[in-house]
Amino acid sequence: MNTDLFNDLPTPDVDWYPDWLAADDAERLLVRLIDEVQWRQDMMGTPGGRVALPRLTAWQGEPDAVYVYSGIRNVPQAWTPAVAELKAAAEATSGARFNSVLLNRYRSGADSMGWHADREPELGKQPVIASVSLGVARRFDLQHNRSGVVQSFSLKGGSLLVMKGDTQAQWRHRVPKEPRVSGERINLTFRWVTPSVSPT
Ligand SMILES: O=C(O)CCC(=O)C(=O)O
Repeated sequence: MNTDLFNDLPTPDVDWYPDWLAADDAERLLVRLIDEVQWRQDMMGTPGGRVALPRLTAWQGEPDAVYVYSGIRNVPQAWTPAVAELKAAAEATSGARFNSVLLNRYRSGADSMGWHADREPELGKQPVIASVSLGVARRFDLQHNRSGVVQSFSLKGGSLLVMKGDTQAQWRHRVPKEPRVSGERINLTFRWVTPSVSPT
């Protein structure tokens, strides 16, 4: 955990690049990803029965990078061209290597992702996760588990947020619904999944 020198508030261990991609490139990549990625509608269990996740998803990566989250077993599809370009760029900026990516497509502000941390064993103790955003800006909240402190980012199209260190262990995150937002957004979280601890 990093600590702010002036008011002692906890701050997450992240690197933030708001203008990581040029605006034109970010717009072109959004269109390419909508077209080239095999988007799917996953379901989740709730006390009231199975309901559709409030977003579309896809999982790409190396064949052995199997990853389970929210009870969903994700066997990756092969890298598609635009995703492979973004992976190489995210690796160059972060200095980390990635063998998989979770893609989330928020069709409007009615789509969202609830509070969670990416803490699955196959990600390791201090995972580096590179989060690339395309399309409309959406709010991204990080909440410190112990203090409840919330730090919010506006993840605009073309931005990169690299989460590392104890961010997953000590913080949780979400993308809340924003009913006034009508545009589309795609987020890609590049990760390293250790193949040997991936469930088979
Ligand atoms: O859409 C986002 O910015 C967040 C995605 C996310 O929380 C995740 O992939 O774990």
